[in-house]
Amino acid sequence: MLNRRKFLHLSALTAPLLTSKKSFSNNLGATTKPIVISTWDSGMAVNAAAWEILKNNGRALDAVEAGAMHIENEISCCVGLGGFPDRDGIVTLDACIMDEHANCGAVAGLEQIKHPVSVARKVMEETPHVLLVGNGAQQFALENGFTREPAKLSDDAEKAYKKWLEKNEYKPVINIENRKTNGPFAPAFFDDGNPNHDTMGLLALDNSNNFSGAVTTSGMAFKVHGRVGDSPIIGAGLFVDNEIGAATSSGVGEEVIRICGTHLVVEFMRQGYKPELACRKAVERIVNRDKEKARSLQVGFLAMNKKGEYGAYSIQQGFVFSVRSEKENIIHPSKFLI
Ligand code: SD4
Repeated sequence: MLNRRKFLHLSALTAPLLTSKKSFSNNLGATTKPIVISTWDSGMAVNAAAWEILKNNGRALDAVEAGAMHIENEISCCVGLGGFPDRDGIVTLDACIMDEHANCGAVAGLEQIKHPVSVARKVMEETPHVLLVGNGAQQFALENGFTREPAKLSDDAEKAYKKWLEKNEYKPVINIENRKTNGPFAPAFFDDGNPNHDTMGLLALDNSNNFSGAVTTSGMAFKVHGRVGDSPIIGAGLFVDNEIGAATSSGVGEEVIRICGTHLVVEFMRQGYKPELACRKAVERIVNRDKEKARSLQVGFLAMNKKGEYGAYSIQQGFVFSVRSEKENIIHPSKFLI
């Protein structure tokens, strides 16, 4: 609860921003439970899968796993075994999951396993550890009943990889969308064939007032083999604090890791900031360090607080997120800084 002094302090902080050109005064969502929110427009289908569980009084943890599994099943997408390969042509998957008790599990650089999010859940539930990587993660998955399945690049991913091989230039650019030519909710590619986004993060608040979150991704397209982004790192790609709220991220993972992005967003919410403003403040942390560099970066944060209020903020235009509750089934554009 905010006391008056703290409230005045926050008002003073936010007042100049509220009068600036980009207003962020609206507090999206509000006191509707259950609710699930997820990154990107592909989050609509993900939310629908999660909603099946939430609407029947299910647990947020089961809902976020079901949502992530849904997109991992989609061969046409940029997540899971149909996702973008690394620069050696190998698909390596990262995922994590976190529940209302701060239990968490994650896998990174996992090959040939269809549902990394479920392996992450097994790590959480069956081991005293948080993160398993590479061959060890795969071995653990196989020992726990998962089967090996070869990656099958989606047509889009294959096309983009071939195009990338022509130049073989190591210049990862993600998540900056060409809205002018691709319309309001752009597909996962630039006009020149460059992929941009490829990560699904989702947050759910269930009828028992408990949060969980999950992230699943094939990571940055054409990355160096072995590179791990923010997505499976608790506090970077995902953070849940059942007292306060939850946050997830999408974009250039290195920038998110550098500021412990989602942990920071949740901490801003703990200080009393609404989700959208908490996300904005984390984005500012990245941009203020190097404004010039930020011009060619995209990072977006998405967050929800205990009231079911949600919000997002990104560096550049183009980040969108999907919401499903009794009241809404919608895609929202995120506000952006630059
Ligand atoms: C990564 N954050 O591997 C991920 C990439 C991403 O939409 O979000 N793409 O750095």
